[in-house]
Amino acid sequence: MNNQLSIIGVPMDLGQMRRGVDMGPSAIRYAGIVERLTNLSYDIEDLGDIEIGRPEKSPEEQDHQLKNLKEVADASEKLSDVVNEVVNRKRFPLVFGGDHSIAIGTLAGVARNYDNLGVIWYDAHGDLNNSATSPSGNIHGMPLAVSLGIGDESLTGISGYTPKIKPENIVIIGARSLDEGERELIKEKGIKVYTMHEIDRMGMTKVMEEAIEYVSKGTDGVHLSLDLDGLDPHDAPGVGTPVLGGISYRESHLAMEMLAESDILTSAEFVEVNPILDEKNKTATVAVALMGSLFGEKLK
Ligand code: HAR
Ligand code: MN
Ligand code: MN
Ligand code: MN
Repeated sequence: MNNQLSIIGVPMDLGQMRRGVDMGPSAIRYAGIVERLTNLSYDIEDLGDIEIGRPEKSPEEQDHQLKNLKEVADASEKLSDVVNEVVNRKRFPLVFGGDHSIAIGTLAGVARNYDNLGVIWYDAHGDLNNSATSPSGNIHGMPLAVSLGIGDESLTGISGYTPKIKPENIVIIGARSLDEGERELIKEKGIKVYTMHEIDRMGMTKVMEEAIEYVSKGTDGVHLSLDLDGLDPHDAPGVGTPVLGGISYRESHLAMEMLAESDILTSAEFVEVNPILDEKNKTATVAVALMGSLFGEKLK
């Protein structure tokens, strides 16, 4: 693993409608991430937070199928450039959200440096909607589709290229809430998905063995996009769209350790931590513990 880490906070809450997720980066820092990783003898640089614009349009004036489109697109451009610069300096970008719409910018910044970027999407949701299929109009339900080149041009065209990633380089883990249009897209593109059914049936060890092999074949880098709602709400209550029957803390811990052992990751992001909906910063604390495992606590 790259020993040089750069932390980037993205206090974004405009990709969905619940307040509080903009405080995610603060909550993760407060839960001790820098100390935790410094103890593992990483060289940490905290680049602070990306500035997020406030919506110019009132809720009534909004495009209801693409809420806060301009502000999300502007933030994505900024984030993409910061992430790209970190990769160019040969450092590992570690991004904290913020809602999952930030993955549009993270992937735009990372993927311009790779021909075949692998992506592990750890999430209760597929985030494969577009304005026509979305039940909510919330952009945090769209970032994986956008990165595949599907969606509004002001999002797919971030950083001047599209698509960012290819369907065969993606693996989704933990899905249990997929909309009709998302299911169709998964079938059409042949995207690899391990739903909760497969995790129950095969066990997390087998799922991660397969997922790691799948996503490292033919790729030149691997990004982890971890939505805390992939975990069960009992273990990670501080999220805006909890879905029962999720991945346990222990299973997630194991998944992170296996990723650490595999040494395939080149960037990562942890998203959807909402301190207002949380219980005593539990979800940020879980995120920090998972990062401890991801960055090799067991291996030291
Ligand atoms: N699929 C639903 C939608 O598009 C819910 C998305 C919920 N979001 C996230 N992303 N937290 O994983 O609105
Ligand atoms: Mn998500
Ligand atoms: Mn590329
Ligand atoms: Mn989710």
